[in-house]
Amino acid sequence: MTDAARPNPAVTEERRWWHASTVYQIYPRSFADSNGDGIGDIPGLIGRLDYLENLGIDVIWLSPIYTSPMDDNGYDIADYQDIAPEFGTLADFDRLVTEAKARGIGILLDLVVNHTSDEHAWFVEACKGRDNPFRDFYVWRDPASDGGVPNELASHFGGSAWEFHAPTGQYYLHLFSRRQPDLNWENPKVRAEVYRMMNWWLDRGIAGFRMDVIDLIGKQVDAKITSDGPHLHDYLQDMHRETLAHRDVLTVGETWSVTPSSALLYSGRERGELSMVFQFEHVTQRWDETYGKWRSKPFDLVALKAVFSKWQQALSEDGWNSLFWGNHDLPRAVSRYGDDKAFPVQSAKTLATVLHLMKGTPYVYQGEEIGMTNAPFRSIDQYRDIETLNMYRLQRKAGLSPEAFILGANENSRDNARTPMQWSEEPHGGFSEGTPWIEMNPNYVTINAEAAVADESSVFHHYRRLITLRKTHDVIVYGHYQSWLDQHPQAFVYTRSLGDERLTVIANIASEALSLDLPDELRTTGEPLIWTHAPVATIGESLQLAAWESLALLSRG
Ligand code: TEU
Ligand code: CA
Repeated sequence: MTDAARPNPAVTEERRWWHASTVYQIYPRSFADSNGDGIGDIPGLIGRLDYLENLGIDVIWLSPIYTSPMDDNGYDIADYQDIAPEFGTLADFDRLVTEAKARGIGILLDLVVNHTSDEHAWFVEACKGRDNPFRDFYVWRDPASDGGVPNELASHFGGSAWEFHAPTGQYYLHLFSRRQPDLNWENPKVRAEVYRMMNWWLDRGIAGFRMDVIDLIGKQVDAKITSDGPHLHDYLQDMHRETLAHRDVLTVGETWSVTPSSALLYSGRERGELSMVFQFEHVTQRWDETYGKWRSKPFDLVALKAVFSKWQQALSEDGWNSLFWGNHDLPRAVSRYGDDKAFPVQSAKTLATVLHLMKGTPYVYQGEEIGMTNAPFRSIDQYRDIETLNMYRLQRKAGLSPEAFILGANENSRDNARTPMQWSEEPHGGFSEGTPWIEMNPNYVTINAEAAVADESSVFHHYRRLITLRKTHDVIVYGHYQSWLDQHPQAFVYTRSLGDERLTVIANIASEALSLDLPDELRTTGEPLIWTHAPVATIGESLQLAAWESLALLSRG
């Protein structure tokens, strides 16, 4: 993966290979099971690399595959330098790197270093006594004067972030589950161990890292600061110097707290930190101010477009955007933003179009490319996720009925998007010959990869075209973004300009037809690049769009 030498005088930015790349996220537990134990694994994934090569993606972001008690499906790591037996062996992993490379695909590992598992050797040692050399690898505090928690910091998975450790008489911090103790980044020994481990993986030939909740590592708990702490960027620059510098890799930070200005600190070209970060404003915009994600606010296209425009503008001269609708923590894109009942195919395609033609690196969450939908669960027994199960307990205690909880959980829990990849109409969707660890979405009979690949008009082929267009059109990679009709409640319209090229993107984000009046500046003729219904080569003073119709057209001069 070297920077393609394509001279185009209009491109003034220094090219990096990941500018024109598309990343595909794999949640290994749910991707492909090779041995019938119901859990996806690395050999299963290797068996599907040809499918990914056909889709055209350049990079796989692999959610954690390390040794783990799986309290949080691998985001609780017991050994950073070994593979969980249910996923395979180090030899399988090396084979994955080699086989992927042979298809032009790089592997991004998930770097989870805000916390470890409570089964990590460091934590086991730390629990042995206050003077253990590993004690300071974690964040310990004495009880408050009444014996209670040191302060009111809360865990993202519900309840206090402090857990009392009776044998040593102190509390330890866990911003996630109590089985995920937070590492103490103020300790230089912790930083050195993390860098050593990162170099060990980088030397094995991986293409980079996705960094889990990386905005939390600069926390200062006594000041009750968790995200965006005062030393965060020092640590990231330190990390860069010790591991990433002089390596041509992609790094993406998961940063729920990022703002347009801090994004420039993380991803600015001269900063020596990360390639890019994930921002979540389009996600949290739908969350209730008081109840958070468990209560959704209605879809508001005008507000959504404003978020995208803001980010496109903020990182237009420096830094780099990542583009995504979903991931393993979020609802399925087509269920959240599209219409998965009346227009599942059209709305999945149109959401892909408006996202992939922006400036930034697009991320596709496994199954999104075939239009997979949120699984409809009926009862709490079908859920597996610690976050959902904790929340269920808390909300039941607060008086919410099971039915009401399931209603909200179906919309927003993480499990509804973690059901296994739907490969075919075979039993268990071709995912496994055994019983999957979590139920399949029953719609695999119609929504599956085999059917999608065979049908030229499928969501899959739409994604494949978008991924290819990014590789062949600099205007998609580097063009200047401008939004139009910002106040229109149904139309999503923007242009991208580079030199004498202009890409016009027009989408109807609704399940009703639209008769759209266009400003003079948008009237043009050109080459239709991608469309959902029919190619359009001329844009006049108005355009008739079917429900969820979208198109993009390239004009010159
Ligand atoms: O997610 C961080 C995080 O903040 C989420 O838990 C978020 O609060 C929630 O999912 C919103 O729905 C990362 C990982 O992506 C997630 O899977 C892990 O559980 C978490 O960190 C802990 O490692
Ligand atoms: Ca398996």
